[in-house]
Amino acid sequence: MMKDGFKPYDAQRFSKEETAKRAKAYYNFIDQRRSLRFFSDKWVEQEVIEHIIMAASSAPSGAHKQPWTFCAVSNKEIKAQIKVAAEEEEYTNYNGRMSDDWLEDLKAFDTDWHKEFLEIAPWLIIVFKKAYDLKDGQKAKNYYVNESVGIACGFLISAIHHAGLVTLTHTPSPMNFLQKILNRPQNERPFLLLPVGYPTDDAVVPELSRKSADQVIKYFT
Ligand code: IYR
Repeated sequence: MMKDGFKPYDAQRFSKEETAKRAKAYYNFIDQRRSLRFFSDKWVEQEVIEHIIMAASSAPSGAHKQPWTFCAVSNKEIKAQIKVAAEEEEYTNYNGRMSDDWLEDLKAFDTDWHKEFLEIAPWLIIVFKKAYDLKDGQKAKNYYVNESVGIACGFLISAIHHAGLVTLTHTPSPMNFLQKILNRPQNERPFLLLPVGYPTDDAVVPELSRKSADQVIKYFT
């Protein structure tokens, strides 16, 4: 007897060999992802953005509350407003708010307070976390909000890469200006800002290597 409210799980079934192949192929694929700072203005259809966001929204969340809103902005005036406000904050960050150690750690990335990509990329996705839900003006609790929204952002970045597009996880700080510009309700707080589009033909990325398996995995077998 199945409990009310449950249904059988329609599992994908692969052979051992196929499982090994798929795990390796996905690693090789996702390991090609890079954070990009050089965006082309080439258009990306809204349908593509919608599928990417719905992939993100399929992420697990505390008590299945899906405590997120994804604002997808292609409007030029709004992108310009976001760029101006982000650069204002970043100017202060790079000129006193960030520690010397932090600035030193960022040297390899050749970043500064200029954020032209916020206007050039065809889309900005701004992820808001819902600290709580508002139902008929009443507060309803959400759980593990940061964890849930963080996982959804991981799904989002993976979906962007899968579509052959690029992004940058941009966190201007503080970023309350996003709540104002996008007119979000009081229960929504900005979490992450991601420009999405195609890279320019001459885009470059820093030469980085990633940690090896034995640096990041401790087996207890
Ligand atoms: N938010 C700033 C600074 C910055 C911080 C980290 I941590 C980075 O990995 C990269 C940049 C900026 O976007 O320039």
